[in-house]
Parts: sequence; structure tokens; C-alpha cells
Amino acid sequence: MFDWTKDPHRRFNPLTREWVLVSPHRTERPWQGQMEAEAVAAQPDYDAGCYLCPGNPRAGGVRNPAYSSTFVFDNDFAALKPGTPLDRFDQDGLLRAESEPGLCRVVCFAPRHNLTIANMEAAGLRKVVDTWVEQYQELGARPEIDYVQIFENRGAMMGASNPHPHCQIWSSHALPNEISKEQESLLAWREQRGTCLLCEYARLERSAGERVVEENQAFLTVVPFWAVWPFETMVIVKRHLSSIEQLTGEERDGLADILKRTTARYDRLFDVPFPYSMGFHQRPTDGAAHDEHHLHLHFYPPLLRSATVRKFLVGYEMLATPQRDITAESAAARLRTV
Ligand code: H2U
Ligand code: ZN
Repeated sequence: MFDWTKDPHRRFNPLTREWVLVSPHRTERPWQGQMEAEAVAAQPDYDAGCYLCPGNPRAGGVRNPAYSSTFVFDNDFAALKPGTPLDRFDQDGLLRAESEPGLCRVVCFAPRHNLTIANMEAAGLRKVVDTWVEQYQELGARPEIDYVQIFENRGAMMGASNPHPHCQIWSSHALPNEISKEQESLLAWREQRGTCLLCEYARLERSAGERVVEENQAFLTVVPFWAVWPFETMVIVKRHLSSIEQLTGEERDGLADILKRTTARYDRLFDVPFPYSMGFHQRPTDGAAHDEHHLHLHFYPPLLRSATVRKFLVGYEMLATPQRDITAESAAARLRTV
């Protein structure tokens, strides 16, 4: 057996059925590339220029209400529109296109401009979880909506347009690429082994322990064995559930708790608000049972060695295979110490 703390090797992601190249010896290389610091200026409670703060006008001219917990609105610059008629185009299998109806929303987590998941209180975070469930159900109930993608961009580095605590929801007719890859893998696993891939994986990680970062009654956070981003994590529900709407009240509290603990570790790692994109993967809302799905979230943070050295997917990774320089085990160990 090779030594995966030293020898270059590939690891397999059974959810996407893609490989990642791991080069544990490469963290020693010198770095003279771009240094970019995340703007870490302390934010005020309320920012008169913020388009998400209560009572402020948004870009389209609409004014936000004086909201006091979560606040949901239709994205003023929606990437998907509900009225789009379903149609498709195919020229010789070479030029293929499908119209894509959908709906995009923005969810403010709280009225206070300078909160984050890591520093919100349990009750406030529970309200955010409840809002995610309501939105999943409401959008998913629309006949043209077959998938509801809930995601958060945090930090300018990840494209977040504003530090006010918020996430986005893009709901679409088609299954997004990542979901469709995962669905095929989950189905194939179940067919071949009669079990759930993620139930098995969560069990394995809990007994191995070395990649576990956080755990509570209902959820587990691990640096997945096949992580691509330096401090990538997956938050997995322990019970076999295919969607957020099946969580009990206690499990909803558990989700709020594990998200707070996980993001607090991120913020402590380099002592800056840690940028990431995170999002849920769960059952499509096309009316089928989809018991093969197992509710989980992915956190994809780009920072590598400090607040100023980040990971890019370029060169070999764009043209060949994603690659990482620190092992998943050492990343998990770092996250456990902060
Ligand atoms: P991000 O921070 O992840 O970019 O999310 C903010 C979203 O808010 C973004 O999709 C929308 C943008 O289109 N937005 C509005 O809907 N109204 C505004 O007044 C500004 C931004
Ligand atoms: Zn604000």
C-alpha cells in the first residue's frame, strides 16, 4: 500500500464518479503569486447603502420592508424567469438547447447587517432553516420547478455582492449538472449494493474519525476523502432523509447548530471571515419519490494557506483533473484544532 501522507495519488469521488489528484508533498513550494486579502473592515449593524438592510431601497427601486427576522424576495436580476415556455432545439445532435423556466430568490438571514452564520444565535438560525424548508416546499410545488438549489456565496472572493447575511435560491425545471451526476451515482450504488452510498459513507467516517470535523445528534461534518478545495467539507444528515422538509424539529435545530459550528471553525482557521460557496443537495421536486437522495451540503472554500493564499482551479485542473496539495486528513486535523 502506498503512503497517502507522502506519495502522489488519485482519490475517487463516488458521488460524481470523478477523480482528484492528491500531491501531499507540494505544500513546500514557494509562492510568489497574487496575494489578495479579503476586506475585513468591521461592518456596522445597519448600512444605509446596503440593498438588503431593512427599509432600504434595492437596485430595482423596490424598498425592503422593516423586517425583523428572515426576509425573502424575488431576485431583481433573476437568472431564470417563471414564464419561460418549455421548448427544445436540436440540430443534428450538435446544436442542442432547451428553454429553462425557473425562479430566483434572495433570502436575508437577519435584519442585522454584520451577522454571519457563525455569530447568529440558535433561534435566529433555526428561523433560517425553517425559511429554507418553506421555500423548498413552495418553489418545489410549482409544476414547472423540478429542482430547488439553495446556496450561499460568502465573501467577495466567492462573488458575494454584499456582506449582509443572505443566500440565494435558484429553482429550475432541469436538474442541474451536479445533482444529476450525484443522482446517477446514488442510484447505481443502490442498485449494485442495495444500500445508500451516503449512509454508508457517514458510518465509515464516524468510525474512522480522522476526517470528522464536527458532529451532533443529527449531522456530521467531514472533510470528504475526495475533497478538491483545501478545506472543503460535507455536512451529512445521519438519518436517511432525501430532503430538508423531512427533518424533525430537533434535526432542524441540529442543522442550525452544525452550520454554526462548522463556519465558526472556518473563521478561526486564518482569523478572517472565511470565504466559501456552500449549498444543499437533495431530492428533486419533480413529484417522484427519489428515496435514493440523501440530504447533504457542500462547503467549497478557496483559501489554502492563509487569508492571502488561495486555491485556483487552473492549468492542469481545467484541462485534465482537479488537484490538491494537502491531504483531506491533514485539513480535517487543522479544522479540529481551531
Ligand atoms: P450574491 O451576494 O450571492 O451575489 O447574492 C445577491 C443577489 O441579490 C444577486 O443575485 C440580487 C443579485 O441579483 N440583488 C437583487 O435582487 N436586488 C438588488 O437590489 C441588488 C442585488
Ligand atoms: Zn445590510
